[in-house]
Amino acid sequence: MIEKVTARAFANIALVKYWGKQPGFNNVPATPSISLALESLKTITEVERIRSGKDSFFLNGSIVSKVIYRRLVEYLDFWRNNKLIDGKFIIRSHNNFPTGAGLASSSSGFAALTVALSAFSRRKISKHQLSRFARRGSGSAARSIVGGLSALPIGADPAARLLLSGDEVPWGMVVIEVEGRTKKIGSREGMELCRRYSPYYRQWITLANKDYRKMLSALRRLDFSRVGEVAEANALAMHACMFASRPALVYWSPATIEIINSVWQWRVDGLETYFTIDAGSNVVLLCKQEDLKEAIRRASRLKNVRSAIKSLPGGPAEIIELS
Ligand code: 2P0
Repeated sequence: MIEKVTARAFANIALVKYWGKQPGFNNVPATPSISLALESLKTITEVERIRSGKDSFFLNGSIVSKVIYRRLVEYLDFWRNNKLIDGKFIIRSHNNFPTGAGLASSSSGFAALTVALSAFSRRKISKHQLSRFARRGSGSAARSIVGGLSALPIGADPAARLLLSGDEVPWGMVVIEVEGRTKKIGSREGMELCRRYSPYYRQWITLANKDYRKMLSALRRLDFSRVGEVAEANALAMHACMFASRPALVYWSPATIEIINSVWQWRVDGLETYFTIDAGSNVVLLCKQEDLKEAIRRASRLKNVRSAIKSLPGGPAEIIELS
């Protein structure tokens, strides 16, 4: 009988954003999304089955907060209630990047946990089904199960599908962590604020569907310029929806705007790179792989930049050890 499983998953950054949920249960996104998994943003999760006691969770060596604990137990209960697993578990998760800094830690976190839990199941669970399960934990985690460039459509109970595997993608990203973060409202709360209070929410949903189709078409042609243009416009539209919410939801800091302006100037100067921004003040650049070094060099020289991490595309979530 398996006692301990270790799994690895890569966080992903969306080129077409998931922002908003369909009303009801099961954490179903209201917008279709497309993302790239990043090998530099990695979660390793060890799951150990215990004979007695209660579930416990450690993130980077520390006990998790009550809010995260409840969310994780709820997720384990979903597996137990569906007779997929039984017993209690000790879960130790490590991220090699800042947690909760708008760097998609829940995507790799829930994906690694999902893949690890599947090893304890007596049922054979397909990757498609695993992606569905991971989505219940966190929408973006559905995409980290698949890795590479993946798409999460809308629907009643959607799963992510692979568009291009990591080694087929000729691009990479630069994750720019900025100084002076503004107060963080979690994605879950932020989406709900927009759904209820943003006058642009409906327009955002319509636009996201159009951007999804445009992005799929641009990716089929590996048209970097078009991919970048759509990604940048999509991120700005998501933030416009947030800004217009009453009360307003503003994740940006002055450094965020400085980077946006710099990227636009770099393009004029001949360095073709595009930005995207999640629910935080950090900025992520999409670059051709041959331009990554130059983009890092320029980003690192900007004021108020804490770090600039180069990342090539990452693969799917996987079990790396069983005992
Ligand atoms: C994304 N984000 O597509 C978007 C862009 C944030 C901005 O997916 O409530 O943490 O756990 O399903 O997955 C963040 O949302 O939300 C997210 P839940 P999640 O990457």
